[in-house]
Amino acid sequence: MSSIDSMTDSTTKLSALRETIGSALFQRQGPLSEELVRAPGRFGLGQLPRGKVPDATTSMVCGYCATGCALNIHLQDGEAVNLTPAVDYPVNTGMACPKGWEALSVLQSSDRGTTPLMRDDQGRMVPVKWDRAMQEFCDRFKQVQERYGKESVAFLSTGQIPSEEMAYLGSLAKFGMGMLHGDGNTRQCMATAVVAYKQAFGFDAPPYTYQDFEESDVIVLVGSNLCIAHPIMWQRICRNPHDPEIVVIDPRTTETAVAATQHLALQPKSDLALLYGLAHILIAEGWIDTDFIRSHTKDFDDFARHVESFTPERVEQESGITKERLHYVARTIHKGKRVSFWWTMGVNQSYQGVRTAQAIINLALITGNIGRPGTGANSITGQCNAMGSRLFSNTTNLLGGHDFQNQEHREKVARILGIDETVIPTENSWSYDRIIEGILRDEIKGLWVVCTNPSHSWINQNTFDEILDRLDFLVVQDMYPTTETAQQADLFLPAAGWGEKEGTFINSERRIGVIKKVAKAPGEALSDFSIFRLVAHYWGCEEMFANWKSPEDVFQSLKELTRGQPCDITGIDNYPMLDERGGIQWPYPEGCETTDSQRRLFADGRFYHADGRARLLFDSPREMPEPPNDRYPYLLLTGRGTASQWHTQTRTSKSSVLRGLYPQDSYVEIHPDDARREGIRPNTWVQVESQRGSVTVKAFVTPTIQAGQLFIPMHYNSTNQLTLAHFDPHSRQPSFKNCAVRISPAHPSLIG
Ligand SMILES: Nc1nc2c(c(=O)[nH]1)N[C@H]1C(S)=C(S)[C@@H](COP(=O)(O)OP(=O)(O)OC[C@H]3O[C@@H](n4cnc5c(=O)[nH]c(N)nc54)[C@H](O)[C@@H]3O)O[C@H]1N2
Ligand SMILES: Nc1nc2c(c(=O)[nH]1)N[C@H]1C(S)=C(S)[C@@H](COP(=O)(O)OP(=O)(O)OC[C@H]3O[C@@H](n4cnc5c(=O)[nH]c(N)nc54)[C@H](O)[C@@H]3O)O[C@H]1N2
Ligand code: SF4
Ligand SMILES: [Mo]
Repeated sequence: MSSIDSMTDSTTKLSALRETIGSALFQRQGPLSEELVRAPGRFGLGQLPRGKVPDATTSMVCGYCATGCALNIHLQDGEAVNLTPAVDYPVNTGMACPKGWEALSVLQSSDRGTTPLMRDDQGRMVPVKWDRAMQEFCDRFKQVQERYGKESVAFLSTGQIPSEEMAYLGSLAKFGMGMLHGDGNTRQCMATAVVAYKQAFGFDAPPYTYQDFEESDVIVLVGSNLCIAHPIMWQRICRNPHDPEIVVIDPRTTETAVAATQHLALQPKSDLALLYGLAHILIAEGWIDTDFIRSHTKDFDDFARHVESFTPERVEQESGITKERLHYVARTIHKGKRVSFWWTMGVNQSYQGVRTAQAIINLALITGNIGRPGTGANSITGQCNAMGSRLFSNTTNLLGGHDFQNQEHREKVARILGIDETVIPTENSWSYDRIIEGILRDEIKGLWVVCTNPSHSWINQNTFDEILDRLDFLVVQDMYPTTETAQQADLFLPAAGWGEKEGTFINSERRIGVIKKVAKAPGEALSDFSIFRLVAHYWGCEEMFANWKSPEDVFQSLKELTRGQPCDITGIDNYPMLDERGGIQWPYPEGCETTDSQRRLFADGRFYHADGRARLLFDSPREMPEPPNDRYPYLLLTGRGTASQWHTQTRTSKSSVLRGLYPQDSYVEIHPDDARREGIRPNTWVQVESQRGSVTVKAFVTPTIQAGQLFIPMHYNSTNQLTLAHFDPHSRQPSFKNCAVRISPAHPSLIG
């Protein structure tokens, strides 16, 4: 370990760091129209200084969802004063949802972290200088490692920081600090899609481009509430000129289901049976593409045999969807010339998510709906850079979609980074749930949480919070010290957020886009990139990262790491090129000359397995681990509530505009028949209980939820007190959307 620098020295280093990172990429893009200058933003930007007139504009991608809209940021003296959605960007073409419009205002909230905070002897969090914070960070983690072994310190990261920061964190933690275990909140979100694609296609490769929303004549959305969760993708569907059939498969009559042409309100988790039932009919009727199957897939006969038993009668019994409806949907798929299948958390967050996702992939494969415009088996991503974390977080994959267990891969990565190959772990990390179990077993004693709020978002929260107590040292790095997780930390590191730093995100359709520094982080807060550099310095491993002085330096390494991979981006020169081209989708290898802004994969029918063939993978449906029973007779679903709320609300709750667009109190959707039976009146307080906890929420009586089911949004802290910690066996993704609960009018003592 390096000697601890003197205060002056580290302060100088800090300002040098700030300057490097502060060299914003502001580019004036021609004169601003009067109209744009005056545009207040559709939702207004109440918290920004008034009366400022922009003198330049730059553009960058949004920092919330994986749609990856571009926003024009209007600047005065290099500081953002307003924003409008970019008109000429191929993703959003002039549109943004409320979160995008309000993206700047949430940066200015009064509870931003402005200095590091350290817990004192009395348990209070007290402000400290970065130098002190870094000493504590290194001393405590090193003590843990000396006592319990290097692997006893782990990290939990995110899908919401730039790829460059993710790569720095993953490399620092594993190569520099000797950690073996580190996972991301993407486990809660995309792990199922990753495994489904890897097994079926040979690489984690969502094949589509957003133009497909506009080119399909049949759009099948499975467990995906686009209107709320990806409003701009929904707008793309609304622009589809082919009068498409829109089939929504969701137990709830969501906003998206209401707008669909067909809604299959199936029983939760019966998707697998239903999708096999559709395959059964398509095969039995001969509504399949035998040429495609023969040339480009493997194991079709086994799959056909497997789905034989999924007769329409059986499917009706298991899913509640009638034989006639099922047949009608199969016919719709058959008649479609360009059928696209899309899925999100209704599929991924399930104890049989991987096989369900693959059942969707199989439908696309056997009908030849892949590689052509308007087709595809398309997983829609959640967070702004979940796709970046899939390739560059160094958690489940070695940097660049490589494999920790493959020696050639380790050699390649070591050569490109100029590090000793022996520092690269030869084993895979534990998944998130196993890290949590590791804490329970006292095998993990130190934890570094970066840009995620698991005390709110992780499944079965009560256990999680007890588990955090067992740690010797918990560091939380966040924009706000007020998050549920940060409040339990021993050390809090204040991070700059989106808009206060630079780097790249990869959106759902594999498009790499740039974010820029357009605002100063408050107080002493630093970009995650600068924090990682500081840690490397204090830990004594900064030589290992000597070439990574700026995010763009890391980007150059990331490019090199993708060479020869399906996600090869060696043809992208630099950030300005990404800017000029409206983002660039991977792959974009060296020598690639296309300027096409809408590219999809598998046009040649070749998949990434060595034999070029896609795999048709399947399994028998599994029993629901905790079905409704006499004591807990309802099935609880959870998910997104409104387009204006983001996850654990640390950001969106800071905008008065957004707060005005959603209910402040947590609520439960309950069917009118159930409400009547339970003696529950609309908008009164009710108690919802599972075997794990009890929460008090308001009753929202609505027929959009089926009788026997309840829905509570994930945005309120109490939701995960109810959920059952169970996981998909292949992806280890939590099954957030099914557990048994009961409901009753709240006892007056619980209402406060
Ligand atoms: N406004 C807003 N937008 C967001 C987010 C946000 O927090 N707020 N988060 C982003 C992130 S990270 C993600 S991952 C995405 C999530 O985006 P979505 O997956 O679209 O959102 P969810 O509401 O979690 O789940 C979608 C639907 O799955 C349904 N569902 C539940 N169980 C089943 C089932 O067994 N079968 C089927 N077919 N459907 C089922 C639910 O009823 C719900 O309507 O949204 C992203 N966009
Ligand atoms: N019951 C239930 N639970 C769920 C889900 C569900 O459907 N149902 N969905 C799951 C899904 S799909 C997801 S993705 C997770 C999301 O769960 P989380 O990742 O825990 O949710 P966020 O609120 O997005 O947390 C991000 C944190 O990072 C901070 N932050 C933002 N920007 C930065 C930055 O640049 N740097 C740093 N250091 N910090 C920053 C924010 O303040 C916030 O505290 O929730 C999961 N939990
Ligand atoms: S749809 Fe997603 S990327 Fe677009 S503005 Fe809204 S939150 Fe941002
Ligand atoms: Mo997510």
